[in-house]
Amino acid sequence: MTRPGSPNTSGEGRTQTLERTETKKPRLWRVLLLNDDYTPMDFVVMVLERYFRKSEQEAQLIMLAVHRKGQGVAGVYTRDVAETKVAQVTQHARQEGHPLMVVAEPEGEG
Ligand code: TYC
Repeated sequence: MTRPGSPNTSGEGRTQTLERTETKKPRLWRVLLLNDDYTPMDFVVMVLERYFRKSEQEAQLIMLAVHRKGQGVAGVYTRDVAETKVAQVTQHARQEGHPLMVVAEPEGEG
């Protein structure tokens, strides 16, 4: 037994934890932009620059790919970050009156 206030050097009463050298990598989620007929191209480019840290040129290419193909990947993140981006972009789009759809899906699907 260890007296109160004195250091426990015996190991007695300690919770044992197993060491693990391998840390699991979190599953990653794709944030997708979906095309629609009404959201202005400039707004989508601004979203890609501001929320997904794309250069203007990269943002233009992604926006045009979404416009032509129907959807495209804006970025890949952990689940929390992906869901936050979806919420932020959706809120911003609605505030401006645009119907832009943004969704997150786990990698390894589709
Ligand atoms: N199709 C829209 C237009 O012609 C542009 C657009 C691109 C909208 C990408 C949404 O995710 C989107 N104004």
